[in-house]
Amino acid sequence: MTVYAAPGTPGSKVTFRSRYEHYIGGEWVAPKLGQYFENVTPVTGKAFTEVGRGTAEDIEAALDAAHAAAPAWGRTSPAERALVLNRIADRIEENLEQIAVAETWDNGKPVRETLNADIPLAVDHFRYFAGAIRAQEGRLSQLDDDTTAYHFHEPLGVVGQIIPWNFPILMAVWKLAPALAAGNAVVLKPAEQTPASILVLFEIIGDLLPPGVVNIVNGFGLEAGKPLASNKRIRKIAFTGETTTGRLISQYASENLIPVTLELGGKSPNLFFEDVVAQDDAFYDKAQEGFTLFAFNQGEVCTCPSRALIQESIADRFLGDVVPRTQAIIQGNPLDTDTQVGAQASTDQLEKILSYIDIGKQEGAEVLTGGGRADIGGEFADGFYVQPTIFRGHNRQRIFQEEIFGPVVAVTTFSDYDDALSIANDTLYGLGAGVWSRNGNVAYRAGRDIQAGRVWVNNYHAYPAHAAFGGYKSSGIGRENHLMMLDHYQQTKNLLVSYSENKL
Ligand code: TXE
Repeated sequence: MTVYAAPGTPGSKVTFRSRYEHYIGGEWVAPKLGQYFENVTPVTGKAFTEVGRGTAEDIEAALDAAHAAAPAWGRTSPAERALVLNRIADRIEENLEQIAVAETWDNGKPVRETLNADIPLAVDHFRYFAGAIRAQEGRLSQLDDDTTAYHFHEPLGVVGQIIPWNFPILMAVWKLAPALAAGNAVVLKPAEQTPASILVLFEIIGDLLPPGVVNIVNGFGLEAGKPLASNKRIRKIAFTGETTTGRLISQYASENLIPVTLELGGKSPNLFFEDVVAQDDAFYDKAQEGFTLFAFNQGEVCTCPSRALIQESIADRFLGDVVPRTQAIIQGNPLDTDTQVGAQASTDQLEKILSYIDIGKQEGAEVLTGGGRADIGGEFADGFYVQPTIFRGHNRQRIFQEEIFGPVVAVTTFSDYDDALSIANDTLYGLGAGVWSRNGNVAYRAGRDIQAGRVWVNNYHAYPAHAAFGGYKSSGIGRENHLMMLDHYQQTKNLLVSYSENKL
C-alpha cells in the first residue's frame, strides 16, 4: 500500500500553480476577458487552483496559432511525426506518477487506476498511432496502360476537440494521438470540471511539439465549446459527452458542412447466461468480477455495465455471490493505492447520481446494497463519494433506461436467449455490452445480436488502442482507437494522371 501525499503538501511530486492560463501557440496566454474559474478537487471538495475562463476571443486566438502551425506540421513526414509521438510517450512514462496523481486530484478517480490504466493507456495510444502512421500507405489504381489514379492521405488541417471530465487525459489523448499522427493542428477544450490535469500534462510534454500544433482553451460549454464547435475555421469537430450535447455539436457542424465524430452516452447491458455458475472455478470468479466493474471509475464511464441481465435460473445464486463482493470493494482516499472506488468528478454529478438513487427507490426497485452517499470521514468528509449500489427491478424503470453515470447497477432477469436479447436491445443507446457464457456459440451469437459498437465477451472494460470503439444508435457517430481512426482525421487526394503523349 502506498498513500500519495496530496498535491502541494510535503512529499508530493505535484504542485499545481495557483492559476492556469490558456495554452496557445506554445505559450501560456491570459484569457482575453481576464476571467478565471475555480477548479475543485472531488477528493476533498475544496478548490485547488483557478483556470482561464475562455470565450470566443480566446478560441479565435487559438485558431490563429493552429492555422499558423498547420501547414508545416502537415508537411512533416510520417517518420518525423512518429518520432515526436514516441518522444511524447516516453516523456509521459518518465513522469507517470506525477501525471497520475494530478489526474486523480482533478477527477477523483483512484490512483491505482490512473497509475495502471489511464496514463499507461495514454502512453500506448501515442505509440500505437506513431506506428500506425508509419505503416499507412496510399493506393494506386492502374486504370489502363497510360493512366494511373493515385490516392494520397492528406491531413484535414485544423480540427477542434471537446473533451469530457470522466477520463480527462485519456479522452484527450484518444483524440490528440490520431489527429497529430495524421498531420493536423488542434484546438482542444477540456471539460470545465477537470481543466487542470491536461495543463499539467502540457507543462511536461508541450516543448516536444512545434508551437501552435496543440492549443488548449479552457472554459464552459456555451462560452468556449460552442465558439469552437461552430467555427468556420475548423475542418472537423470531435466530441465526447452527453447525447443531448452531441446533437447540438452535430447541428453546429452541419452549418459549416464539416465532419463530426461523437462518443455519447450509454446504458450498457451485461448478460450472464446460466452456465457461468456451472463450476465454482476461475471463470465463475472472473464473471463475478465482470459484474462488479459497474463501479469501475465510480461508474463514470460511457460503457459502464449499468444494466446487469441475469438468467432467472441462476439469479439467486449469482446475486448471493456478487452482493457481498460489491460490499467488499474498498472505497476511500483516492490517493491510496488500495482504494478501488474514489470520488465522483463533480458536485453536480454527485447530486445527479443521488437523485437517480431516489428515483429508483420511488419506482419500487429493490436496493440490494448501497443506496446513498458514502461517508469517508476526516478530510474527505466534503468529497463527492457514493456507495456502490445494486438495484433489482425491471427494464422499463428509469434507472434502467437513463444514463446515471455513477456506481449504480440495475439488475433484472431473463428467461431465455430471446428474452435476454430483447431486454438488452431495449434501449436508446448502443455503445457497450458484455456477454458471459462458457458456451462459445451462445457468446458469439449474443455478441453479434446485441446492437452495440463494442461487445466484450467474457471480459469487460478493456480499452486497447488497436480495437475500434464507438456507438450504435444514440451513442454516437464514428469510431475511436484502431488505425481506422486515421480516416476520421484525413481526407483523400486523388491524382488522376495520364502518361500518354497523345491519348486524351
Ligand atoms: O456533459 P456535456 P456534462 C454524460 C453523463 C453526465 C452527463 C452530463 O451522463 O452525467 O453527460 O455531463 C462541453 N457546445 N456524459 O454536462 O455537457 C462541455 O464544456 C460545445 C457522458 O459534463 O456533454 C464539456 O467539455 N461544447 C460522457 C463537454 O462538452 C459544449 C462523458 C461535455 O459536456 C456544449 C461526459 C456546447 N453547447 C458526460 N455544452 C461519455 N460519453 O463518456 C457542453 N459542452
